[in-house]
Amino acid sequence: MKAIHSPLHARHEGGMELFRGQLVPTFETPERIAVILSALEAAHIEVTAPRDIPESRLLRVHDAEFVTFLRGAHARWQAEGRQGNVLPSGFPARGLRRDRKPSGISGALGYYAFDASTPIVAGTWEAAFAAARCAMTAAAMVSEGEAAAYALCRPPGHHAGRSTYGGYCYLNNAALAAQYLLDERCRRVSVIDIDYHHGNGTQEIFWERDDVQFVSLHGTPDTEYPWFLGYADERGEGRGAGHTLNLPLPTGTGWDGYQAALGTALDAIRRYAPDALVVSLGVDTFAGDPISAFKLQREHYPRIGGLLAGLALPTVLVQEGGYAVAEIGDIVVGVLGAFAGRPA
Ligand code: SP5
Ligand code: ZN
Repeated sequence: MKAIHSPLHARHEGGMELFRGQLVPTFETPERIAVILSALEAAHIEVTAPRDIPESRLLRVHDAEFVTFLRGAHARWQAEGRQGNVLPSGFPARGLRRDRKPSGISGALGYYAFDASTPIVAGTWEAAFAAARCAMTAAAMVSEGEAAAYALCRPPGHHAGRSTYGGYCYLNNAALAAQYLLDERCRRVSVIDIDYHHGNGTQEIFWERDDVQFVSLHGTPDTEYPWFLGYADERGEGRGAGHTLNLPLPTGTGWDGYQAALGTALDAIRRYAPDALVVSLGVDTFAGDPISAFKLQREHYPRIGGLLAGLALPTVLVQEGGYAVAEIGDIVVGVLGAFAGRPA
């Protein structure tokens, strides 16, 4: 299996997020990727650059005005002479209008963002577009016949919706990969999201679609981010009815509970019988993760890789979250190595 990576991820750096009432440096750092890269090299997994896929491909998943906003948000902020962090400070909640897109930068940030933990810095657009290209390149390689490919995406993507950003995510890399597979070769694609947090953006994007199944295991939104989506009663609507499956799990879930839910997820994917699989590979399910509350240990990640490989589907793996920087490389390579049939 090849890995696809762009050094442009490092342009997205230095942002602050609102976390438990304080402005702190983001947990989502460039070091995460450096550590994963060294582990890939140590495991002799070949790393290649993304292709120059045109920006127009983003519009298969995202709203054009949203893409224009993301590309220009930092420059607009600066043009208005503002200092400090490009973060929203007000949102269109119940009782407020969502049909107006404010032309001022503060209103526009609140319109498109859904949290204050996702800063836009000077290089955010370049990094996010490069990550999207990594994911679509992996999809291209799989649609050309590779059994699997791993997109080392940063920033991550699964919280980004058609026209919303949040949760450290700007463009939805996994959704772009799934749509790319459909556009090139496949009739049906399953997305399995194993990040600790519910993939609200991916769910929203495919909510009314019957050509993409969305299956997610995550910490219960009753207490865990993103709080307002990811419950078990969300099953899709219209043509998408029955094609979304959420398996929220209690905080403190360890391997036994996790393995049972993963089995349920894999059974649902087998029943859907897709032509290809996209894995939203967050590893913030690790017991040592600083912002999450599952109890998976290192040795469980090769088991996850082996179970995913058991589906025997052409597969694009897309990096999402995972914030235990010291361990993240070994954990990711644990999944990838077992997926590719190598002993852990
Ligand atoms: C891609 C990804 O993993 N995004 C996660 C964004 C989470 N941001 C907010 C985290 C709030 C964590 N609250 C701590 C609860 C501890 N149980
Ligand atoms: Zn996460």
